[in-house]
Amino acid sequence: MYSFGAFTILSQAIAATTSAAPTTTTARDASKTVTLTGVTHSVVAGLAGLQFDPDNVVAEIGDIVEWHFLPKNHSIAQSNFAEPCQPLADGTSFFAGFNFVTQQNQAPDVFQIVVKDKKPIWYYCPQQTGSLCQNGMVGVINQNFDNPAFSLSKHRDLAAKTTVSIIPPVQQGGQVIANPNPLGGF
Ligand SMILES: [Cu+2]
Repeated sequence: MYSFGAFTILSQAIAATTSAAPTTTTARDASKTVTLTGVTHSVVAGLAGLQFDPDNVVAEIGDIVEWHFLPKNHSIAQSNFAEPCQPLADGTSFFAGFNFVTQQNQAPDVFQIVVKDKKPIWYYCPQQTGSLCQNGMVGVINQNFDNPAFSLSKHRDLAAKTTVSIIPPVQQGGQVIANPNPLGGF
């Protein structure tokens, strides 16, 4: 919807002038416009224990990361490297909500985000029962492999030192959609 609205504004701006005014580009927000690559990375929450598999994804800009959920009630929330198990302080982090309860097999819905830049994206399972984040249910997209000080294992060490996972106040970012492959085995 966002890009459609931006396109409409841009079209009107062009129609309203006979010159190719470069200022019309200000109607677009480049940070919100990403060309999809068609590549989807699937991550399973809860496979072989309380973890993400794979917990370390390398993705290109325009790739989709899609989480599938096994029992019982996992979710996804974005954090940063240094402050695991809590949402970003600026309120911009994505949170999938607790929409994936299942007693067996995969939950009927999945959660997707589009990778919009190459910065590391850290995330955790905010399920407080079982202290999942503290016990290592964290993951990363595009870890900086050149700097071991910011590795997933270091992040996991930090997570283990926290006392409680923060459940973000609002579900936002990404999208919850019907599982495109509900019978797929993992
Ligand atoms: Cu979990």
